[in-house]
Amino acid sequence: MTIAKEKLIWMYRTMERHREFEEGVAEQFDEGHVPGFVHLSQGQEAIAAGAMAAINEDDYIITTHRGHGELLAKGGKPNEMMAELYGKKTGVMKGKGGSMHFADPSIGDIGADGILGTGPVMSCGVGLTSKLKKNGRVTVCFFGDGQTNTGRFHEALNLASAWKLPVVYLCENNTYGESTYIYDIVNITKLTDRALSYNIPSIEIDGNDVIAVYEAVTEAAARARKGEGPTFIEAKTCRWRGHYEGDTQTYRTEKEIADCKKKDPIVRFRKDLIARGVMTEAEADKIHKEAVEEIVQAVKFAEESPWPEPAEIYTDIY
Ligand SMILES: Cc1ncc(C[n+]2csc(CCOP(=O)(O)OP(=O)(O)O)c2C)c(N)n1
Repeated sequence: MTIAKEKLIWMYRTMERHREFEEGVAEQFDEGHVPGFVHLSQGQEAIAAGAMAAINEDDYIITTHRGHGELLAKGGKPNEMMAELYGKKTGVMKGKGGSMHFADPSIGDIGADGILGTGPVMSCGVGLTSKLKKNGRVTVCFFGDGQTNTGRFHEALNLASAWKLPVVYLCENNTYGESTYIYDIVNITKLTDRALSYNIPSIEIDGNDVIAVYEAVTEAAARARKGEGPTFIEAKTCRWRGHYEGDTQTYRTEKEIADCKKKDPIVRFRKDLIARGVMTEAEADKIHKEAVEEIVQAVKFAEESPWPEPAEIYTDIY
């Protein structure tokens, strides 16, 4: 598959912005500015960037409690996202959703949910809407390996397959659900087997390879648009930090985390693009610097933003 230079650079920039956003959130969390639970996704950046490069602006995504990078890649505004994490009025959900409920329907991010299994169920509703309206829009539904153990995940995949809904199921298999190693609690080695049992074409890819993600999602989205139904992609990756900020990670060794970091998807793609002459070292450095500056601005915006008015507590809710 030939990929235009602009798209390759976009993917690289998107991964850098994703990484720097998460690094910025970690810092703000440590300083006490971000209330509640925060789940970060350093190490998993290739999945959001590769997927978003493969779909159209008017396609939909559904994310998870670890979904900052997906929203950012879909076109989310870092200022509004950081303000949301602070609980400020200028946040993307007016400060009422927080990290685990990031959503921006105006750009096709239907949302995240703290309750596992919700995203796949929502994908059936969004997918059915696209199908009935014949709008040609695809939904990419992101979820972790742990989520594939919920009953609702199986109900959703069954229905999406039976009704040939235009959904791409993108499993970010970082091998842990909180502290539980996935292969300790399932008697299969390939999560793709789960989707195959619903007659959904499935593929396992290296989730640290942004090009592999891009290619798999491109093919899956094309199938969905042709009315051939869902595809399941298992993208194998690593989560570098704890399940949540503050997790002491007694369930895995320092060596395991160090080995994960050796597979850094950004370093790998940077080397690849430079070797192929797509960008120079200086251009890559500039992209990195811009990503760092973006987060500095986002923090400033969040700090300077007002809190929501107490009188607004019951607005924007059902
Ligand atoms: C129905 C339900 N059960 C349990 C939880 C608690 N919980 C929150 S995140 C999580 C692990 C999720 O793992 P995975 O789906 O692999 O995503 P990851 O956190 O690795 O991105 C669990 C068990 C929950 N939120 N909802």
